[in-house]
Amino acid sequence: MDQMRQPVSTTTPEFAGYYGRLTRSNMAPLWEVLKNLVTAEPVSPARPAHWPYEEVRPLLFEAGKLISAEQAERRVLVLENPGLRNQSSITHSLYAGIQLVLPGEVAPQHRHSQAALRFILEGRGATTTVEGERLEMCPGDLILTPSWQWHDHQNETKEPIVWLDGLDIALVALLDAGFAQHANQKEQEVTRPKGTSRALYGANMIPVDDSPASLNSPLMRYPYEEARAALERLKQGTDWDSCHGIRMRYAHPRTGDWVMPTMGPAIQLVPGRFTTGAYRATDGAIFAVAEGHGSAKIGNENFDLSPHDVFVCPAWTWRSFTAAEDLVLFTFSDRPVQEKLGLWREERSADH
Ligand code: GTQ
Repeated sequence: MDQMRQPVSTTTPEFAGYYGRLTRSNMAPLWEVLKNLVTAEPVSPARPAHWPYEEVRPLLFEAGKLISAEQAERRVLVLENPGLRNQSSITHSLYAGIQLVLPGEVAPQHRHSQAALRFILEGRGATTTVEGERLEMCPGDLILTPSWQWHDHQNETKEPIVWLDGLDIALVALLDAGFAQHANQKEQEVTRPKGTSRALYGANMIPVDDSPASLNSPLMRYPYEEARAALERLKQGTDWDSCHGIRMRYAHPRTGDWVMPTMGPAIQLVPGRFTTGAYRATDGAIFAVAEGHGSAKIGNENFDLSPHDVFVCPAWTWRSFTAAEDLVLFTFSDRPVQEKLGLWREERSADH
């Protein structure tokens, strides 16, 4: 079709005058922008990027000396994608940050339309209170704070706790649908005994007269030891996926769907000495190294991976992993949204 079109010079005074009149009437010519609006394949402004934990950690603990969790409300270093400066985004749709709560500190309660998930990097036994239930945080655990649920964090242990935060901030901003609220009390009242949500939904049972399923999983904590044991068993007993190794997504116990409507967390194990085939998908994905060493090839970049490193694979960018030893990667993306909208696609390299 392209070759049949006659090119038109739009740099003439006639066009310039016309474009000026369009601008004054709040209009613009589509033909000047169409090819950038509707591209043959995804073109993401996000870039592959890597945050080695040995670089992040000292800077985070410096913040620990400069400002308290309460003063900051949340003492977090935002992981800014170098292609999306000053937008507090790690992918075009999602936010990620590294949060520190020191012994004795409380990050005060608030709630917001933006959903949050947390993947614990170091520290054991500090808590997040979500809608009246205290959830213990241990390394490798996934903790959910769904949209509009009250949450505060407290560290009553003797060691600092550090975790990766994921929020759907840019996505909610795109929709102009964000609300936030603070409370008078720093910490919310605990109204449900520890382990209640787990007893109700985490034992392969649900209450017989349960209320209709919400889009958000009623399980707010997915312990690492369970996820890790499943990966280990599957490593021994099943075929490995050529592009992922063993990859599992966290599931909503009522619906089997993703645990939240806007962000989909998953965990994968790349067995030691295995190199995965090249893979890409339309969801830009954030990864955190839970365990092990290896390397990631993301687009044209190579990243050496150590525990607690975070890296990002932008939308429709090829990725592959090599594990020096069993490599466990936590990951999340906006895939649930893309699936619901019928937009999600993946591709596996023909070489594999
Ligand atoms: O812990 O509630 O990284 O509200 C950014 C915004 C964490 C939180 C972030 C937040 C939080």
